Amino acid sequence: MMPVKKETGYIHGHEDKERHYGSLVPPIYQSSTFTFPDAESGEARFAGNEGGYMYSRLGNPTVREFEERMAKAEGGEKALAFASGMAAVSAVLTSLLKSGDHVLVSKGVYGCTFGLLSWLYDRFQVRAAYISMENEADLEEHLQPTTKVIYVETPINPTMKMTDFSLITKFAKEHNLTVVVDNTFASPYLQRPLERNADVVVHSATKYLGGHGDVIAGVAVGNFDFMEVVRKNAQKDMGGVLGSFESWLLLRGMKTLAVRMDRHCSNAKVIAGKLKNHPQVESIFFPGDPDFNQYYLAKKQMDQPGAMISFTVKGGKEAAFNMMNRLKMIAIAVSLGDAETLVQHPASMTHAVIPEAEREFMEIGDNMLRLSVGLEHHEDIWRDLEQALTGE
Ligand code: 3LM
Repeated sequence: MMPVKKETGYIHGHEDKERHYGSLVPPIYQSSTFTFPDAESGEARFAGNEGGYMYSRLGNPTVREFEERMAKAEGGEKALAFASGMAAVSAVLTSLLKSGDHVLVSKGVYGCTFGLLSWLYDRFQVRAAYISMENEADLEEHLQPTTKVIYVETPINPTMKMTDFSLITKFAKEHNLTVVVDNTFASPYLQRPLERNADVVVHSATKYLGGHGDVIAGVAVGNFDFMEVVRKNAQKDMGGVLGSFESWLLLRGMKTLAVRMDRHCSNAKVIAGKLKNHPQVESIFFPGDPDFNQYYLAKKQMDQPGAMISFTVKGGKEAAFNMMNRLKMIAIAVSLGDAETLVQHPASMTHAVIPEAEREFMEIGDNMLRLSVGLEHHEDIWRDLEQALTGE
């Protein structure tokens, strides 16, 4: 029976249990290579004339199971798993772009994605224009004859700004561009860009998909033809594949994605409301805040507004650091989507590689902190935040 609801789809998929002695949970195929019954079979598999595994860089049953579960979760034809989110981002971008091409990028992306695009410019003259994408005129103004890709994070790390899928996908269609969406902050439970006509979705699976802070992984989802290009070139030959144990951890993490996300989101709603009213807090950046200027977009294209909150504190960087240093339960750490609530300072941590001028343009101030609201009881999260903000 095919699952109808997404929550069920995250749990089921390992249906061929008889092949695995009836084990409820898929085994971990921790094998680098696979034997062939005879030489002819080996030849046929390498020629693509016979199914079956050959070598784990070229495919592994546990990894495949995670990829299939992710393809279903995002509503795409094919998913590929990678050794990190950045391996997924770089495999997709290098599969779409060649020397001299141009990319329209949302004004603000994860620091290493900015770093990758800077490196692609230095080495291959791939140019990137960071733009707000708030309206068609903005896109039109920056479009070049060499533009091939629109690359967005929505919500953006860490400013939480959002991009309207209907705007960019319509524009992309008119100008023959490929739309790539980094869906890390939302997870497929809250937002499915492919259903809104994006072409490729990438994730740092390290975050909500894994959910327990114990794995580094990435995944990309798209149509079969494009993902085959990524697999045969960027994945097979650059080799940033995911291991079977990490894939197994992700299969485990995904089973609880829906229940975890519901709790992350309900906690974040409470915490955002309290932060907003605290006298030490200057402003909050949270898609679920009715005063957030893109609140309407969160309503339009996300099932819930997520659990990432950025906020600025009065008193600049010093006050931000003092606040972090006073926290007793909440950990100072980059990454997000874990059971533990985490706080970090984007300007000096996740986005430190971005030169100051660009960081200012992206509106990442020195007094901004980013909170990944965890799964603890919201009263404990707030108690810690409040004492750290108040400084008493
Ligand atoms: C972070 N982000 O704390 P990995 N895309 C997005 C991301 O947020 C990230 C990646 C891709 C953080 C990691 S910073 C040193 C720690 C939107 C990662 C890359 O390669 O799996 O880390 O994903 O914001």
